[in-house]
Amino acid sequence: MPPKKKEEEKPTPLMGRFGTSLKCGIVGLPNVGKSTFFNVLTKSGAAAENFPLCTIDPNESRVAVPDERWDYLCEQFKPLSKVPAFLNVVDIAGLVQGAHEGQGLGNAFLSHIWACDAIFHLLRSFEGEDVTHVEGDVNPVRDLEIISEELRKKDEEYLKDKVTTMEKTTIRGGGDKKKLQEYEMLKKIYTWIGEEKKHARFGHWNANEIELLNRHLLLTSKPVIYLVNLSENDYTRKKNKFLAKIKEWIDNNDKGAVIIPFSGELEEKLVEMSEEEKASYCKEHGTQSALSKIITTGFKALQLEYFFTAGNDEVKAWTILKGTKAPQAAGKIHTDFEKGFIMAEVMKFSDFKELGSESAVKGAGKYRQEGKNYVVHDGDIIFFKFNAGAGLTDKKKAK
Ligand SMILES: Nc1nc2c(ncn2[C@@H]2O[C@H](COP(=O)(O)OP(=O)(O)O)[C@@H](O)[C@H]2O)c(=O)[nH]1
Ligand SMILES: [Mg+2]
Repeated sequence: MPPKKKEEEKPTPLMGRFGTSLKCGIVGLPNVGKSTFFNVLTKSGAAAENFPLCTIDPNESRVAVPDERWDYLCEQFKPLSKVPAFLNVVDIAGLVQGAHEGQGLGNAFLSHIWACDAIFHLLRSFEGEDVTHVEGDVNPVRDLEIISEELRKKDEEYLKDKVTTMEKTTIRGGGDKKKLQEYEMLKKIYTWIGEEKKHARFGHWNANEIELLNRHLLLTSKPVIYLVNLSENDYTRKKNKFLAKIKEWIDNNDKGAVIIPFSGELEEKLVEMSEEEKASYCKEHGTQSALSKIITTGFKALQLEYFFTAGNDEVKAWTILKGTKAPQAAGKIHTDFEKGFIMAEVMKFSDFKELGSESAVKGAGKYRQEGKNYVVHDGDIIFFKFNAGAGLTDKKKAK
């Protein structure tokens, strides 16, 4: 029986890992254009400006999250240091059918997906005689089904193992009430995934179940963004014979998920061009890059957002988990800011832009002082006041 929706008193916790260095993994069959896309992302991040591009691992990179608000603040303050928000992206080697049973490099790939928090599911919708397809021909709907099932089967197998182990230790060992409750929840999740054949993220789980799911980080609990890789020509004319079928599959299987068409072929060209060349190429061909949209959508899927600190020395975007309160947001800057939190002085970006300066915002009565229960909003410009203890000034510029 599918899990039923239950009335909750406290807000339902978010599904997924906590933290702000969350990652999006690029997942798909071999030869669909994953590495090409990853390389383009990496290069575009480096080319955009002198952003510190930190490569943790050759398959992992941090790309700046494009944001006009951040650009505007940098223009206004002309600070010495400019730090945008970053999206961590991982290029995961191709999954093949049977990966959950160890086909290809099966389990290793799946464990890489485990370490990610959201999935860019890359689909090949470009032909190309010279690029072989692991399943013989180009058919993105079949590919969707393969990957989606591999992920589900892996979860099924994992849960089956956990349920069996718990059965031995808990039931036969006459386990305590708490363990029994956990066992029941695990069985319910197993039924949903293994018998109903559904992905974890589509279940209606209560707070306890979500907490349990968050301990196991199932592959099918991760949000998916579908990236459809088209030829440059198809992308530009917005036509491809598979698009409607892909949309239909996603509507039936992952309703509401974001689908972004792009062209690896076009992005590869654009990334090598200067800003001027890029602009004139796009104008001439009536096209544009999809990278910004992909990066910002990925960032949102991780349930992340950011606030700004802005001054002449630095304009910086600080990444926080959605729903973070002011003291914890301050703690991102420095632990002392959280411990000695007094208040957050907050300007809305829109007010700052409309009125032109901090003093104008103050003059208009729109500079707000917020306390410890204030939930930070995406794009807030914040100046924290904190008490660093005796002998120290109680007002220090957020830096
Ligand atoms: N025609 C065309 N070829 C592409 C595109 N993206 C990637 N390829 C080619 O497809 C092959 C496999 O690409 P790669 O990025 O290594 O795929 P991966 O196995 O998914 O990482 C390479 O030869 C690429 O040049 C694309 O958008 N259009
Ligand atoms: Mg690759």
